Amino acid sequence: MSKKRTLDGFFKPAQSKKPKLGTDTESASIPEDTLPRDASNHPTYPYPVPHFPTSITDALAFAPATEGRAINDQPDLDLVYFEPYIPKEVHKELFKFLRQELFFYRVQYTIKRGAAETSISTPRYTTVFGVDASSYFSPTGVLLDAESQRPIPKDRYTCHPRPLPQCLDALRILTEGSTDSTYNFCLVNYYASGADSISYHSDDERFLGPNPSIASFSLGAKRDFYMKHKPFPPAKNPSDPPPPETRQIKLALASGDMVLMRGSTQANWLHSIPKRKGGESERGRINITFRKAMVRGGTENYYRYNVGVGGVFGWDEGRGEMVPWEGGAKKGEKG
Ligand SMILES: O=C(O)CCC(=O)C(=O)O
Repeated sequence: MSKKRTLDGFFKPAQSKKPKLGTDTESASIPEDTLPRDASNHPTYPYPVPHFPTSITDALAFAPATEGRAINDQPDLDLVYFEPYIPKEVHKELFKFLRQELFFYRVQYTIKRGAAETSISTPRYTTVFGVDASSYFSPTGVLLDAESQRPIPKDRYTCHPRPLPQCLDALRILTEGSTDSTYNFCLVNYYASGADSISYHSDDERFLGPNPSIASFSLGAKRDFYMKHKPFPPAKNPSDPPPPETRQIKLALASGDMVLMRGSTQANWLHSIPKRKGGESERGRINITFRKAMVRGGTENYYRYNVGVGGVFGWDEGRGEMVPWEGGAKKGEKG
């Protein structure tokens, strides 16, 4: 999709109609007569996100492009690897579309260890959509309580949850159909170059519940995905058998691939995308994960670490990089 169409067709007109994010954001919604028909919008969005063009929607009807391959030959490991999931006819267009149309953040935060505060700069662009299972969005974007189906109390969240735009929601629905799980969150990472990374961690937070299923899509540059077993607890008695042997896993994730991590995987294994020097990594990679957060803490956590309090970034096709967005245009873009 050309930038011109994006800017002229959706960006500017919808901006002027965008409702203000007031104090009562939980009940804010977009009046239906001002909803753009071909883009998703919400008071929490810096700018609207176009719906998928029919070329993408039509091609996604053929996903998953391959059957998933189980990788479960090591202790506590339960993966299904779709190589690829996204049909080869469309993975490039999907990558370009999402990089062009989504808004991203470069989150900084501080962590406290004892008396010492450390400042952390997340080494990649991130964005997030969704809300935990205690709430859901009405079709017009109002946050409702899952039990009473009435607008949530104003103090439920300190963050401002955002509904999935139509494009990511279409991918969520597809993913649910092929993974036997449901999801209420979509996290997106953009690794602009080989210098961007995610260090070893597991998605084992309590707010995901036990044995969470996480579906993780790759688009764009090929990057290595490493997994290793968490350290086993020390033996309690000298007569205890030694822990089982495990091997590090390396998957060279290509554009269109999807890895489903499920069962006991998150409780026992760590995963990472290490930094790389030069090569294909410089072309940029998008990672999309679908997850299900059960309680409010998950919503607060995901928005804190994937939106944060800093500025918005959007892709500038002319410059070939993410640029700060300054309320109407991306910096450096012409009129
Ligand atoms: O980029 C990837 O493939 C992994 C992303 C990831 O581990 C995460 O978002 O927790």
